[in-house]
Amino acid sequence: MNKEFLWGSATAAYQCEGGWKEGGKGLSNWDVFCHSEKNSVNPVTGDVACDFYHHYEEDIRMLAEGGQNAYRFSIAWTRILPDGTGRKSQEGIDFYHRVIDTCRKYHVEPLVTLYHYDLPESIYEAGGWENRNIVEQFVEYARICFEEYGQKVNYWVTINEPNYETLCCYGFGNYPPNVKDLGRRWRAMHHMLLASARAVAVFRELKLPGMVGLVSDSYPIAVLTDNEAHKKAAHMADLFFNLCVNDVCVKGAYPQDFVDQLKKDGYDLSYMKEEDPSIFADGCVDYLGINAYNRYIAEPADGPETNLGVNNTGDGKKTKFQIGNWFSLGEDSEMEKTPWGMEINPRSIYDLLMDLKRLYPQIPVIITENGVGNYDEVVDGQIHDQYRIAYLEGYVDWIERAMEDGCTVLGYFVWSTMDVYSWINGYKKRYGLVYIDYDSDDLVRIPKDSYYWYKNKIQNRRKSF
Ligand code: BGP
Repeated sequence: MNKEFLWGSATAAYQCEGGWKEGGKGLSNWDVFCHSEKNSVNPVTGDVACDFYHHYEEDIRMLAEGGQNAYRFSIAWTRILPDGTGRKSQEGIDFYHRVIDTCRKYHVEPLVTLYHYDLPESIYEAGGWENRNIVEQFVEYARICFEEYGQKVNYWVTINEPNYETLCCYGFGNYPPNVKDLGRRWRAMHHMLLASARAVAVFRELKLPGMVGLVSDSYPIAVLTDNEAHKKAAHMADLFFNLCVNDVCVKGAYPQDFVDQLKKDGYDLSYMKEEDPSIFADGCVDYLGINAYNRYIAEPADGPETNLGVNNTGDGKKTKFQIGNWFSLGEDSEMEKTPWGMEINPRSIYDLLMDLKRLYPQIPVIITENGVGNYDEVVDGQIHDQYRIAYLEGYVDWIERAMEDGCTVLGYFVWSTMDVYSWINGYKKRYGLVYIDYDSDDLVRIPKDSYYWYKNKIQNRRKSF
């Protein structure tokens, strides 16, 4: 197993692969959503995206030439099991063998995510994550992947961001099924956590080498006023954004005050079954993957209304975000923001890592995503993304400080390896270290200044990490 610090970058299947109808692949909920009139905000699709399906060798080679020794990608469930369950596709299975073998050829450690938002359409139509049947369907899929690739993959992720994904699906309502109903959200998230825990148990049963984790979008929570009401709001925000996922997958149980609050709110919790606590306890992860993008400022809620408004708009505009009786979100006007209104606050990753060390000293962390979305421009064939360099430089420095102060961090992955489809913002919000010219016939790749900066950084930091 690679004991070196993992310096990499990340992508996800729907966002980069394209080839949506190739290689025996079945339809996913995102394929269908993007082709429907519900996809009105930014009506583009991932049908072709960066065409990683045909360019994977080039992309992995460029990543390796950029000094990176690790690549995080996700498997499309619909390439392995086109109908979600039952019939396997050998063509799809072979595709990921080629991707993993290509990583090995370039001495790149693959970190493989089983589920990153794209659900087989048939499973989605049967209720998706709201239907408990999905737990064993996910296990069927996970088992195939573990058996196929388990001897050549050392780092696995069961599920990407149970929290943010369900918040978008059932809170903001901008991911399929596009509804605003937090009760349905908590139910879907419960099933995701169960599915993850069951997959972890199968991984252990197969006695595979390597480690299995879950990727959690986690947020440092701060207050601007230091009093009891604000502290309470911060704790409620922590339950809502972090602890309801992290406690379950690391410690094997929900925080009691989280469950108490759901009861107080009157949610029907009959989906929480008697056997679930032992499933959670038997499926604790080996490491926690952290996607670090933003910090939240907590304030007391001003009443029982819940209002999630809209998020992720490129004009930086934000509407009120309040979870009735729990907390609301404020803003630190002093902080610099990205065009999408996210705080640029490198120090916050240090605070987050120190919190995780305090809460979960038993397991290490991998930063599985960190990066900044922007409107990049090509000038004389180059992309001078100084803002991205400044952002990444700051975050890497503060991670290093957290490591010096005792945090066990095994790796760091920039989001993203190259520009990819952005869920709500299509192709205009770019995160890549490599620019994709979407107008060119063969989707030409151009390394940005940040790509060279990262290469240099890795070379210098390898000595100290
Ligand atoms: C994370 C997702 C990624 C990626 C990233 C940027 O939440 O795991 O898939 O998309 O966010 O998000 P966006 O493209 O919406 O800015």
